[in-house]
Amino acid sequence: MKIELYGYTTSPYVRKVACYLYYKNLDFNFVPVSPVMAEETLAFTGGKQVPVLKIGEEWRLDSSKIGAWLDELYPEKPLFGSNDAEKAIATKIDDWVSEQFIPGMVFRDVVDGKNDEGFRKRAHRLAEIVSSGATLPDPVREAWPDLIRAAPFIVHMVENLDRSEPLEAMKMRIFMELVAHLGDGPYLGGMSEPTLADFAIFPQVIFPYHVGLVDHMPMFEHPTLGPWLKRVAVHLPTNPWCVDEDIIVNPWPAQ
Ligand SMILES: N[C@@H](CCC(=O)N[C@@H](CS)C(=O)NCC(=O)O)C(=O)O
Repeated sequence: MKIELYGYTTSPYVRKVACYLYYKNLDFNFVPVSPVMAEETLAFTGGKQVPVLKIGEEWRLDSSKIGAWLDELYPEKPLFGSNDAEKAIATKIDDWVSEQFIPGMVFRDVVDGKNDEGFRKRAHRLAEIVSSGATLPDPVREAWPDLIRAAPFIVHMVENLDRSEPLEAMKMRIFMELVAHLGDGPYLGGMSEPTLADFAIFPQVIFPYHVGLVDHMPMFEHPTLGPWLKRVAVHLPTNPWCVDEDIIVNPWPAQ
């Protein structure tokens, strides 16, 4: 059956779903969606949210629900572990990723971080990456730093955090929580195989480095997280981002 992933690769949730599909060895087409004209490509959903996964004539929204749907249709290499206890652990960590890790580590910087030259450079690079899929008009690319700072879904996600905790303290706390979720590993939650929890976080850590949004990846040096990143990388192709090869500038962790 034909599988299509609709999205823009700068979305953490789209990257997460692409990683599931690669992990399960499912062939799929990536259908680029323009973040500023999403309705055009997503008319069939009646909304603007990505990722959307379409299999045959059916489609689903929401990366976690998409993971459960994929496990129903393609049970090999389960994304929720191999029994109820593992499913509960994977679900708990995945919820933490959606409620804490992605808003706190990825999106809060955009809204509450410094609006300095470094931020604007990264934002323009993001616009360039989006444009390699669905071309953004020049004025939109130019305005991208301001557009993402004010994007309603980003602002909304950040508003759900407890922002009385300073940004850097929040990032440190979430980092320590990630270390605790990995424990002795080998995968998050002490699982023997990766689950959707690993694929929820891995792309958010590696993508910014791999495509040159940041030039250093201190997490590689961490005694447990560094080896975990390499372990997860082995399950994926060296470009799981649905971007052209020329977008990639830094090495893949398993190399
Ligand atoms: N809970 C959803 C969140 C998806 C989400 O927030 N997608 C963002 C892109 S990162 C989006 O589509 N924003 C545009 C909008 O909602 O209008 C999931 O896990 O897939």
